[in-house]
Amino acid sequence: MAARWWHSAVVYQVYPRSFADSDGDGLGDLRGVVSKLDHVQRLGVDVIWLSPVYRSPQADNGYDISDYYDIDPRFGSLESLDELIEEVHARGMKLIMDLVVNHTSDEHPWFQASRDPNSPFRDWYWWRDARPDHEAGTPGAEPTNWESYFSGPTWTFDEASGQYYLHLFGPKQPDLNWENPEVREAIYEMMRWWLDRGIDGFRMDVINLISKDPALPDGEPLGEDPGALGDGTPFFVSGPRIHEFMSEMYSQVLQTQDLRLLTVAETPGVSIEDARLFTDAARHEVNMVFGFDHVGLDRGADKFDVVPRDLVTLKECLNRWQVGLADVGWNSLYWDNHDQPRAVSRFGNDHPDHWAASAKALALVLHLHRGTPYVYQGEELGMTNSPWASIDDFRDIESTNYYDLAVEAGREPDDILPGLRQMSRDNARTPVQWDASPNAGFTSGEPWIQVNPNYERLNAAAQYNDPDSVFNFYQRVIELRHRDPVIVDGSFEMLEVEHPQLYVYVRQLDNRRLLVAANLSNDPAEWSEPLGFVLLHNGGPLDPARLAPWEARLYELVGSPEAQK
Ligand code: TEU
Repeated sequence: MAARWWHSAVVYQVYPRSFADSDGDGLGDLRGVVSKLDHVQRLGVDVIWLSPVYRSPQADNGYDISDYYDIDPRFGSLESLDELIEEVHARGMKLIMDLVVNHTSDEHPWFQASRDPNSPFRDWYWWRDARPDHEAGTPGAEPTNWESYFSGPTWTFDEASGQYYLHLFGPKQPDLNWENPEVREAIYEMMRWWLDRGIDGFRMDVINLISKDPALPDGEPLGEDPGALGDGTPFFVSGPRIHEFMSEMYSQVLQTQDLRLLTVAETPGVSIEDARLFTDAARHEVNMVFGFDHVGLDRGADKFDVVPRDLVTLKECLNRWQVGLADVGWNSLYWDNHDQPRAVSRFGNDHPDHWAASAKALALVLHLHRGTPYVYQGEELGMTNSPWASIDDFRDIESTNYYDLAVEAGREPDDILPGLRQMSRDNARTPVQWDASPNAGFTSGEPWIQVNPNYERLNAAAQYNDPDSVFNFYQRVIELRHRDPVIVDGSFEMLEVEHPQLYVYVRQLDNRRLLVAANLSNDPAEWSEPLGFVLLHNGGPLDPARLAPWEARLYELVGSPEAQK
């Protein structure tokens, strides 16, 4: 596979609303991002992925866009975005923007116009009559039984026109009709406008949902009771024309600037087979995708029904993705983002005794895989999930909708809250903890969401000059990737697959082999030292026969593989 610059790159995600507030309104903004670029550059990353800052009513924190060509005044202006692009480029980094084009806001002029059945914009969205032999506007009359990602049905009835419109997410996020070539051309034109403005690519929000089965069939019911909602994913996840649309987007927008760009598709529910189709360089669709298998292993009946996940299952899952994209395509590598709980709380142990070691172990384990790693804001500090006293503390539509419908269905709050506390996206959206000053240095005003009370202990200022800090460990891991071709181009082989505590794998390129060994458990693990020397270690005595809880080591192996046996 021809080497591309993003094979050795590391991407840092900024969720601007929670990153840094420059004007004291309690909300992060673009000037705040500029003020913290030295922090990002010091980490050593190559690309910043900026979550949406376009004009939006903020029903889903900006993933509901009402004007693709303007910046929401809450975050700044086009001028402040131009300043950010300039400052990022001046530091030798690139900036990719979030592209949210499966849906718009219901306040977008396109949707407002489409409300008129006679408007040429009617066909820019999915408007349909009530299901036959049902009275329009009554429960169960929705055109399909699909369940929304944000709970409830995916259709909302519009009294004025007597039809329903489709929204896979919230009612304020109507799905665009990508079957309509006018929609596609309008999106491509907008993408070209942003590339001409100097951005370096896109993170494409739920882009594998843009192609729906036009027959709009019902999904398998998700419950026993009559009228239960159904699983529509077989009819909109990587739908019938998805690869046609992605190829068209490449040829219409990306092709002429391909070499400088990074494109990553967010693809909920994507299979490895489909990921190969999306990321096969010969097919010219996108550079990489975000898979969801590993962040679905602790999901029971739904996201907030948390089930135990063991390390063997996690290893098998990540190994499948390494093997599946070894010869064709490219992996992204991530533990968390703005939609997932904090990595150290979910995959590590955020108890003060193990917090730092486990955060560093997770960094080493993830970043030495084959693929492009993503660091989510605050992950480089080991930021943890936050304590949530009641539903009133939550801000995220996904969490509050789930809670409201669960209470409506008769469940007790005390039965619902534990799952929300563990899995809510708000865990990732508490403000970045810059220092021990009020509000962790995030804002001089009233923050839009609670600041994690552990900020006085856990913050960037406390870590910069601590050689053993999580921040400095991330720096060393990222620097390794920039320096060592084995990490970028080497093969991957998982070892100790059935071991309940150890995550061990080898990367090999030509005659060089690196071995990662991590004890991802709260108990010591027996270990037999390989022939080699330790390149990086997350702390503690190097016992050749034992790995301490959450201890991680990177070895350069010596001698032939046979000699290691
Ligand atoms: O997320 C899509 C998506 O799959 C998430 O809803 C994810 O499934 C869920 O949050 C995990 O439980 C993208 C954006 O990243 C998310 O922030 C938006 O809410 C969503 O699309 C709609 O744009």
